[in-house]
Amino acid sequence: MTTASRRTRLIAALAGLVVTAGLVSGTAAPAVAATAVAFSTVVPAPVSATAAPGVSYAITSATTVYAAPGSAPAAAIADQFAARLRVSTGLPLPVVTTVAAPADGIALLLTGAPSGVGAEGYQLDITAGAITVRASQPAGLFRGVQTLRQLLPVTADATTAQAGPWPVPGGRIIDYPRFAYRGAMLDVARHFFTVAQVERYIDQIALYKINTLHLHLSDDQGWRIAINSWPNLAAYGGGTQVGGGPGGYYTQADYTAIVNYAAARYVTIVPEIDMPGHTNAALASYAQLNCNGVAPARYTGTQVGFSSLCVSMELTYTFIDQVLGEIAALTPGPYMHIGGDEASSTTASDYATFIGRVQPIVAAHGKTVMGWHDVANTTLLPSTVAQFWGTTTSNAPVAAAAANGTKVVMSPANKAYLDMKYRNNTRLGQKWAGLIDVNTAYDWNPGAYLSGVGETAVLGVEAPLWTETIVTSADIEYMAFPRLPAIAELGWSPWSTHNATAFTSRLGAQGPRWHVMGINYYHSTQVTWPSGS
Ligand code: TNX
Repeated sequence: MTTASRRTRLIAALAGLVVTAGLVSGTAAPAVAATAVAFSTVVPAPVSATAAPGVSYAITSATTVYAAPGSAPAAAIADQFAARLRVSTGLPLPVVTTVAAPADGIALLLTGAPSGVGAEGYQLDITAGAITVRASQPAGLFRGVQTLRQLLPVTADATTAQAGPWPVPGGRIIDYPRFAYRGAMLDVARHFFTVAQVERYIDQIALYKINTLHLHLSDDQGWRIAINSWPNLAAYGGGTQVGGGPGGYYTQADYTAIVNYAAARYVTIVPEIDMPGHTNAALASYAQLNCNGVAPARYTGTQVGFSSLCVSMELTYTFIDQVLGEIAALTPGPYMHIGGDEASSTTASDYATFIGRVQPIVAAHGKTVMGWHDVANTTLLPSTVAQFWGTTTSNAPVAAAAANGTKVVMSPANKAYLDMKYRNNTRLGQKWAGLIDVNTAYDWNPGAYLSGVGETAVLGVEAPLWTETIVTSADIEYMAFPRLPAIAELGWSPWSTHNATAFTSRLGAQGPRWHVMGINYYHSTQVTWPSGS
């Protein structure tokens, strides 16, 4: 038995429940169909879901939202949830934090959750009289509320007032993640996206229990964050993008606003400064960073592998220390991503020297290193995390690193890359790693995909969106939906729930929600989209 399934049984036993993965995969007995259908629409699939036939809670003008007393984070989650629902329901939904839970209401409690649910898990109970989310940590309350949102009528996700009623199907869900790291990446370097655009994407990924947003803040085509000690990076290096548009950059206040917005949705920002390759924007901004002392022109094409920081020069490491120091000071999350991919203009020995120099700099600023899996060709600090982006199921350096204790984030490009086209005629995207429709994105097991990198070596999954061809929020959404929820489910749900038919059915149920939310998604022919999608 896997650790996860052992934990599932334990928790179910504690709660006096039968684990009902069968309900999730759509095999409910006809008598419970009405409620089971609603539970079987949740993405990612919960660990266990038990419908209570014929029972439902009605959100009405009498409903209050109650948050655990003394917890500012719980109150903030209650406020956020109530504020969202007031828009679509027009109901008052007052938030209260008095010591006793009100008789008729939605309660967010930091007590009473089964101990095995961990920091992000929760128990959700829906009876005729109340909805109760129980968690050990605020993050678990937030995740539980995302599940609850999916159990409300689709119109609850509308941005204008809708007619009720607002029934929620009765039953119990006990849920917690398979992997600790469930990420999305947005490349804001090839094309720049504003704070508002990033926040919109954060809202969308949080719905699917993604807990990390990796921001690719620098590349050949643009430097996107203001660095006080090296101001030309943003002022000059940020001034263009693929195709030669105006580019842009985040002030440090902008970056902090993104970090805080994400934190309120229990999403951690992982900043990436890609090096030693993918550095033309920095090299163009400061002549003295170049080995020959000559700044190249800014770059607006889409080739990779032509730029390199000057590995032999001491100034390079002063530069990195100052840049990473400023970003680390603005970043509460544990990770600092140093890129390290496609450094084909750096010799193997220079590359190893470079990664060997940069890891302790990151550590000195109190952060844990992440790097694209190319870094596994070098000597890694025990804590360094390698992000696999290959297209094969075996990679000797990554397997060797894993055997040595390195944790791996799985982003196989032929499965998890959101910039790959769905089909040959997809207007956006690339196809160097293949075409990826929903079934391909869903059909792999992160804990048993890469040989020598088993479940315990896998920290989690990430779905990267590179933006050479992506310009607008509508473009982001078209590539992310419906594939991002597939990767989110692989990261969250126990493998025992994995079932392509059930998944595409649950995914289809998201279509009407995306429609009312104004999310521009791809109507994959592999999904049956219900009316209203
Ligand atoms: C490879 S994947 C890259 C990026 C490109 C991407 C396009 C990786 C670590 N590097 O520089 O944007 O392909 O799909």
